[in-house]
Amino acid sequence: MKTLASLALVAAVTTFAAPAFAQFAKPDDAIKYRQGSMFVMAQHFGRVAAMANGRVPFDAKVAADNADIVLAMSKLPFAGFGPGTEGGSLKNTAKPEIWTDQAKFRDGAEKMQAEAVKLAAAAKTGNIDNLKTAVGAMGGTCKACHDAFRTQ
Ligand code: ASC
Repeated sequence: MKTLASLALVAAVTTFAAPAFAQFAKPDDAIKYRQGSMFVMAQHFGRVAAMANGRVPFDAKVAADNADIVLAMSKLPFAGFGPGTEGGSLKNTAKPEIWTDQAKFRDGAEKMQAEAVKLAAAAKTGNIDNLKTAVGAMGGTCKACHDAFRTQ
């Protein structure tokens, strides 16, 4: 139920708020926002990846629906890493380089967002091979940013 409520909240945020205008009263709000949006993205990417990897049976409709959520979520986390969002008291794994090298961080974010567009398009083809390629590329952009900008 808690998970459902969180999902509904993120869905409402996606529908009613333009992420580029997201404002946070304090760094901890930004931490919750970026962690929450990345958590939801990972849940749905995981469902698509499980099909691409053959861990669960391929269902084209489920893949397309989940990839669309990944695409929507991909637009959210980066507002939570803007100027003034460093620090905070909540446990997090963001490296200081996010704020000292915003150009590189932004570049990584845009690469991921571009792959999310391709993932949603690939899922809509209903072709498992297209999905495998797109999942691999998408996962690569997640990993590249985590390797560079996450402490663990
Ligand atoms: C996921 C997830 C990530 C990426 C990454 C890909 O499902 O949560 O951070 O894929 O593990 O290498």
